[in-house]
Amino acid sequence: MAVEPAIYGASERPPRGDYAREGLVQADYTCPQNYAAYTAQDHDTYRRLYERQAALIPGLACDEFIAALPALGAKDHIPRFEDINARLFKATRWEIVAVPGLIPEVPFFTLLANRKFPVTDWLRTPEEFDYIVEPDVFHDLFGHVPLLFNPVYADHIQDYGRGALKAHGLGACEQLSRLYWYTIEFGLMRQPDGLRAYGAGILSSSGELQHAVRSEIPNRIALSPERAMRTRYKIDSYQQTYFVIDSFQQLFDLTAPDFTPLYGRVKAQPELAADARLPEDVVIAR
Ligand code: HBI
Ligand code: FE
Repeated sequence: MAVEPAIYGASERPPRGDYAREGLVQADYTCPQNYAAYTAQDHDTYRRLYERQAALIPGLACDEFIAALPALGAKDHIPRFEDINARLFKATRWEIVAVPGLIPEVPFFTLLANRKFPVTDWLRTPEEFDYIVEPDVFHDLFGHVPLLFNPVYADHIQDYGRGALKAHGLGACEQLSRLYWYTIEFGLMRQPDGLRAYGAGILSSSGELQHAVRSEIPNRIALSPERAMRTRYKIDSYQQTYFVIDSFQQLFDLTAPDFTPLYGRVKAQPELAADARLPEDVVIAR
């Protein structure tokens, strides 16, 4: 059955990706990794992206990410997903599944709830080396997959998927997407030796990794799920606000309770701009 590409956010153009690939895209949007489609240039682009990012992470990425990155495997070519799965499933019973690109929220959350992480299987062009607005295979593999080897984080992502499916039934997807955005994509962690990134959108970006951890421009506030759910975000520029946790256990504990009563409170309050500052914000110093 042909599946319709997801429109990522109401205002976006249809996403990239071959959603009708010889009927190989399943109803859950998963497909085989189109490994034969990668060109020598793709593998070289991946090698250059990995090399640049791996050199940047010391002192900027959280300890758990740095410890897990080697498990991602190949550095000089695009890895085969089944090779990563052989290690990942043993570590935390997660597996990565190929998708042709962005997929609708319910299939996305359903995969997470089943400990399957959807990894886009196309790679950006060399012209997009420094910036790409949609997740490509480098963003998903380098940004998201290493932390799935961390047991506490891995359980959180599955719980998030389950909670998100529930939220979808309550019409609270926007609030949950904001929480996802400000944690899984753009979250910071306060370590004893300073601030570090754990969000995939930061970890896979050469420019934002330094900006998020070191710049004096953005807000940095302690994570409150309610505050994050009220706060709008921008998808095509550096974040103006970063939310900070002290550990993945804290993230798990903060997001474990049933969100239903929270949605009522969040919806009863005005939304906040991405750069809003509230008197009750717990500001975290660099
Ligand atoms: N689809 N492939 C893919 N990757 C994502 O990160 C993704 C998605 N669909 C929806 C989505 N993310 C967002 O709605 C998240 O906020 C849930
Ligand atoms: Fe992502």
